[in-house]
Amino acid sequence: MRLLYTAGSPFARMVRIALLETGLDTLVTKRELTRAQLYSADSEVLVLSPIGRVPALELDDGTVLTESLLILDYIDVHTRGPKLLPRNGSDGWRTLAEMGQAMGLLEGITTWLRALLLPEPERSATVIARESSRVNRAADALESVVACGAYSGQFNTAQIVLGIALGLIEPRMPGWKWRDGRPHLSQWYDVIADRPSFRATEPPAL
Ligand SMILES: N[C@@H](CCC(=O)N[C@@H](CS)C(=O)NCC(=O)O)C(=O)O
Repeated sequence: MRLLYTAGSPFARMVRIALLETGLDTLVTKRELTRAQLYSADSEVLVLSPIGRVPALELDDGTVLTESLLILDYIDVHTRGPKLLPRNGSDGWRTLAEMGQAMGLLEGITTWLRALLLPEPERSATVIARESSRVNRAADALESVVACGAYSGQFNTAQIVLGIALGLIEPRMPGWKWRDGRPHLSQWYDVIADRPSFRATEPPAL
């Protein structure tokens, strides 16, 4: 198998962490692209998929899997260890519910970040205000539920996504003081960020 990714992509990081945590990482050849390579007109990703995004996982039979959540499904089907993403309701659907909330935070952060990175004349104040309000609202809700024991227990994909979302903030948007007033979320993040799979995949600063 071959994984195309960039070091800074949070969506690809989800897959890289799941591969490390399940031990399937040893079966995968990694192809790291720079941001410039990813966005170039002759990007290697375009050979695999017209969408041109990472992560893209090419299986040994030539099948190409894209979309981080679908690749996580593939990983979970093939792992021999505990499932990272229970899909049978055995956990009361807790992982899927928590993962949806964490994905909402991650998508809010990436949309906000992309809006901030545009040159001044192209920047939309409306998008920036909407996404900033969305992620702050989500982070407040996460502070409350984490204080009550959410995102704990057997390691799973909901924890991976929340850790990745929070891990994007300090290197990419240091101006957002997300830890202020959120001690439980902040402490929760410090624990997960210390896992070897998180340490091995830290996003570079811009
Ligand atoms: N929904 C996709 C999002 C993937 C995505 O947005 N990847 C970005 C990097 S973080 C990308 O490849 N962007 C290149 C482009 O948009 O041309 C997933 O979950 O895999």
